[in-house]
Amino acid sequence: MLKKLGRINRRRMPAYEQDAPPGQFVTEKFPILTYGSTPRISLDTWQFRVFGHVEEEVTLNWQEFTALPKLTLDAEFHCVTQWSKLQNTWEGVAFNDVMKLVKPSSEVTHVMAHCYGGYSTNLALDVIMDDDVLFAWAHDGAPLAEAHGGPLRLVVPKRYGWKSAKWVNGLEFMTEDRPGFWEVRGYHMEGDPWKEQRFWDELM
Ligand SMILES: Nc1nc2c(c(=O)[nH]1)N[C@H]1C(S)=C(S)[C@@H](COP(=O)(O)O)O[C@H]1N2
Ligand SMILES: [Mo]
Repeated sequence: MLKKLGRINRRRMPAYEQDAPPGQFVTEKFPILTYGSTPRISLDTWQFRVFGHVEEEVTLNWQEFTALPKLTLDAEFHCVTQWSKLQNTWEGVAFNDVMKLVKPSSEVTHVMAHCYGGYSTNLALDVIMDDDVLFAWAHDGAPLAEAHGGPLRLVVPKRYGWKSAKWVNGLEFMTEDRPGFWEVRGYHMEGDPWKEQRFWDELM
């Protein structure tokens, strides 16, 4: 009960570890976690492709994407390397509004997010279709820094940070689960921080 109250009043309280998932430390900073280098992307050539098991695939340019309905959302961010930043305000487009652009087959169970630079990550459809999932171009009132995924990143607050793909440029609708970049290398297929689903070899 006490813990619940703390969570509701978070904005008026200092952040404590007790508000974060198990095994996480709270930070006020926003560390940068990137495998490899930051891709250089020009908005003039930027493209976002929605494809896979959909009736008709769609490709949007930057103007078309940013003309979609806008969403502002407060959400936590938990990296599997054990830092959590509890307060983030994201601005962008809800996943569910992007999903309206296509007709996925009824057999679709998972989505792969694809990125400039070759990174990818898989998500179950019921996780990514939640109201707190968005494609963000701004963080805490400022345009999203290149290092944090600008011009556009995926934000999936209920999963570890590696599922929040930076420099996202595509969504692939799939009829079965398939591991993405880190999942191939041992990260958990689901990655729920509240269940500490960090690495699959912990289960073995
Ligand atoms: N394209 C891409 N997206 C990525 C990563 C990456 O290396 N490449 N790292 C992931 C990891 S492990 C985390 S914790 C978050 C970190 O986001 P940040 O650098 O904005 O803190 O981005 C995720 N998205
Ligand atoms: Mo991470």
